[in-house]
Parts: sequence; structure tokens; C-alpha cells
Amino acid sequence: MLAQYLDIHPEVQQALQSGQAVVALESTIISHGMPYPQNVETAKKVEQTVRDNGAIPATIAMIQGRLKVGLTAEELEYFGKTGQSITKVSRRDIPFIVAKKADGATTVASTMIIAAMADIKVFATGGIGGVHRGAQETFDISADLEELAATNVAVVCAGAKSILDIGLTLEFLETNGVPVIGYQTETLPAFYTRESDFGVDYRLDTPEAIAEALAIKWSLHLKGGAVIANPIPSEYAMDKASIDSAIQNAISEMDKAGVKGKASTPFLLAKVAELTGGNSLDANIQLVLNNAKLASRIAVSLSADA
Ligand code: PSU
Ligand code: MN
Repeated sequence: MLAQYLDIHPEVQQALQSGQAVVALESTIISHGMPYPQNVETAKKVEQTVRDNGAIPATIAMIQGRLKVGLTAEELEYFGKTGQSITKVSRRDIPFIVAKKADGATTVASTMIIAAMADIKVFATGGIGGVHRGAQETFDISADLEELAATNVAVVCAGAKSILDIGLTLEFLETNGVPVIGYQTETLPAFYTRESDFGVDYRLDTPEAIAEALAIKWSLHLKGGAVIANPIPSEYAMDKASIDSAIQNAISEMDKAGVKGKASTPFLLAKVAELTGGNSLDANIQLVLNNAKLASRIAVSLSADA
């Protein structure tokens, strides 16, 4: 039985039973996506933002082999402090971390899987994984994309970070039937900046319109999630030229160091943060809060219509 592996926090359980909106949050962004102590402060602020917008937060992680839906303050602190030495867990890793009774930081893919087990439909994060630049040679395509094709959870993000090949990422999503919705935008945001050279599939201007589209998709049994791309607030957006050059440098350092596989994304994230100083960290924090707000409003609308 699935439930034998799952620990749903009582507050989350209560919310799910009473039909209240719940928003899933990931843990790799805490352990691998930001430095301590900003990661823990941000994780707490994100949870508070979800509450302020009428939903209950459920941060997802693995602790001593248990699939956790909703963490205590102590557990959040532990994840932030332990950082990159916690195993990064994607779909393939889950059963092994359970068997070893180990801790695991869940990526977008594994957070979606565990959210779906708990019947949570909306998930907020910063950026999703995607098709990496040079994937024609390396085959480096994040398992997040396959998960979006397979699992019924909507992911609110700030678009795709240009450590990725955004064009190829969109092609992959199109092939796999994953809609990319722009919130109040026609162009796909590029994480630190509000725009990229690529369009979204559908522009929708309210959380209610997004909730309606999701409800229709799932009523029709059209399996899979959706990418909801929410541009970073303009006051926190970064200068495109400086972020582009930092990303370029990060990629060449990665190639030089021969970093591959699951280590690539954390390596690039850390390098970009290092090269842009505190600026990119500030931007990162603000966009995650902005995504938590939109995700909560979508979740509230979905639960009201259910
Ligand atoms: N992109 C970000 N911040 C992140 C990640 C991606 O801007 O923290 C994390 C997420 O957990 C995402 C994972 O699911 O990296 C993707 O890793 P990979 O490319 O190895 O699939
Ligand atoms: Mn990868």
C-alpha cells in the first residue's frame, strides 16, 4: 500500500479532507538551489506566502526513507543546513532512498510524484529542469519534463533558466503534450528576466482562468501536468547581458570540470550565483515568493470549483 510509505502532515491532511487548497513545494531548491541560511529563510517565507493567499503549504521531501508531505520547522532547518550533502532525488531514486531509510531532496519530478500521491494538484517552485544546451551530444534532458507529461500536477515557475536550451525544452514539452501557460504574458519568461525569445502556448490573465483550464484538462483525462510561467516582478528582474555572460561562463567551467548527470544543474546554479554575487540570489528569492502567491490563488480557485 502506498500509504505505508507516506507521511502527510496533520495540517495538510486536514486541509485535503476538508477540500481546502494545498500547494506543494519542493526541497531541492532548499538544499541545492540556494545557500544557507537564505534557503531556510526563503522556505519559511514561501510557506507564509501560501498561507497569506488562502492555501496550506506542503513542502515535500524524504526523511529517513519516509515520503514527507509537509515539513516541521525543524525539518526545514535541517534540510537547509545539510544542503548539498542530502541526496538529490528524482523519479528513479525514490525506491532506493526509501529502502535505505535515507534523506532525500526532491526535485520537480519527484515532488510532483509525491504531491500526486497525496492528491495535491498545484506546486510552486523557482525553475524547472529542461533540455540542457548541447543535449544533442550529452542527452542531458531533465526527468522533470517526462514527469510533466505523466503526472497530473501543475507547476508554477518563473519560466526556464537559460542554463537550458529554452527552444528545445519547449519542443520537448510540445511533443509530450504539456501545455505552457503564460500568466499575463505572451513570451516565456527566462527566470531572471521577464522575457525570452520564445512564446508561450496560451496566455491567461487570471488565476481563475488557469484553474478552469486545468480542471477541464483533468476532467477530460488528459494525463499530465502543465507549466505555468510567471514572470519575475519587474523591480527584481536582472540585466539580460550580465546574466547571459554569467551563464556562459558557468557552462564553460562545467565542461572544463567534466561535470555530468545529476550534478550538472546544481553545479550551474551555484556557479551562476557565485558569478553574479548576491543579485541573482535576491532575484531567485523574489520570484519564488511570486510563484507561491500565484500557485495559491490557482489552488484556491481549483478547490472552490471542485
Ligand atoms: N532550476 C532552478 N533551481 C533549482 C532547480 C532547477 O532554477 O533548484 C532544481 C529543481 O529541483 C529541478 C532540478 O527539478 O534542479 C532539475 O535537476 P536536473 O536538471 O538534474 O533534472
Ligand atoms: Mn540532467
